[in-house]
Formats: sequence, C-alpha cells, structure tokens
Amino acid sequence: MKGIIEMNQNDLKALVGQAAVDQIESGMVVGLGSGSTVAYLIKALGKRMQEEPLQIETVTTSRQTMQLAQAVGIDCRQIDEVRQIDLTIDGADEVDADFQGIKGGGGALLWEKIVNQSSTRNVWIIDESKLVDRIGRFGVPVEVIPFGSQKLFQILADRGYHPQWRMQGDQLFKTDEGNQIIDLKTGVIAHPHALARDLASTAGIVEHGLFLDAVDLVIVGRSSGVELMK
Ligand code: ABF
Repeated sequence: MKGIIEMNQNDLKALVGQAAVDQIESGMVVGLGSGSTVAYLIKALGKRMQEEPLQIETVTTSRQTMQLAQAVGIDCRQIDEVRQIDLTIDGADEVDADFQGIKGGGGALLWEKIVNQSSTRNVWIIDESKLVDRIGRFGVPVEVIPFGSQKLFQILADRGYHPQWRMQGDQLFKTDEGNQIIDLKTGVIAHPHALARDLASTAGIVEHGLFLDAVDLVIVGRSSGVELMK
C-alpha cells in the first residue's frame, strides 16, 4: 500500500527515528549511534525529554553524535563512566535477510562496534533502501592505523578486495581515533564470516564494518509505515 503521499528517504529516516524513541525507558543507559537516521532519533529523544522526566544516561559513538545530542539538551557520558549499556540504537548501511549488517559509511565503525559489543540489546534503524538480499555492494569499510597502511593497502589489493582510500577533500579521512579508513569494494560477499575472520587477523586493521550476529531488532521505515523485524 502506498502512503497517501510519496515519502522520500529523509521522511522514512524521520519515521524510524521517531519510532525508535519508544524503545527507550527511564532508568536506561542508552547508546546513541551515528549517521543521519540516528540524527532524527536524537532530535525526537530531545523533544521527548523536554516533555517528560526521562531519567537516562547516554553514551555516543562519535564526536559528531555527541554534538548533536548536546545541542538538544541530552547530556552524554563517556562509555567507561557508565555501567553496562542497556540499549544501543544505531544506523546501518546495509542489512540482509539474516540481519547481518555493514556499517561504517560515516567512518565511526570502531566506536560503534565497541558500543555495540558493550550493549545488552542492539537496535538498528534504517530506511527500506538499506535492506539487501546479501551484503557487500556497499563495500566494507576497514579502520587501519597509519603505520604501514600503504603496505596494508597493497596486501588487501593482492587479496582481491579492491581497496580504496577514504578521502576527506584532498586529504585522507581521519577517524575520531586518528586512524584511516580503507573501503573494500568487495561486491556481494559470499561468506561474510570468513571475510570478517580474514580482516580481523590482519595486522594494522583495527576494525572492519561487518557487523555480524550483532543486532536484536531492526526497525525499518517504509512508505507503508514502520516495520519491526526480528
Ligand atoms: C551509522 O549509520 C554508520 O555505521 C552508517 O554508515 C550510518 C548509516 O547512515 P545513515 O543513517 O546516514 O543512512 O551507524
């Protein structure tokens, strides 16, 4: 069923951002992810916190997210200042039918994965364009330390991963940790777990954007409405 009016991608992001706020309960420690969809969540959460006494503590997955949260009056803590994170809500770049995901399009994958693994429950909020049969067309972002990264780039090329440097203007992109990002243009990935193992065992790679078996609920924004998957 088509919506009464055509909803564009930003409308769908706003829809899921608003829906995700309902997952948050007073007393929770909440992880706030990165990206434009989460920006809508943060705006909706800020509004809710102005309307009701929602006692939560929040941690963020990027400096940019922290700034967005503070701008709407959400006071963020450092991850090691809070107890276990109860719920993290984050975005994603691709999610397949097995709820395997690719993240890191915004360059925050390392902090995102640390927050993800430190959370009791993880929820991803996406617009329907992120749903794919099999992950990989987006590519796999990989965070690497600067030392020896040119050599590492060549190793990844020799393995057939089609690496590309992530740029910011005419400079190499720098993560919040001061590392670099190499995007692997893998195409559809036949065996995501095997690729994850290969990348994780390669020196110089700090983290990769394959988020496998890492989510409990996916909230999808569709023109027909909001769908909760899994
Ligand atoms: C973040 O959400 C990143 O991992 C990912 O790149 C981004 C998705 O971007 P958006 O919500 O802006 O489409 O968690």
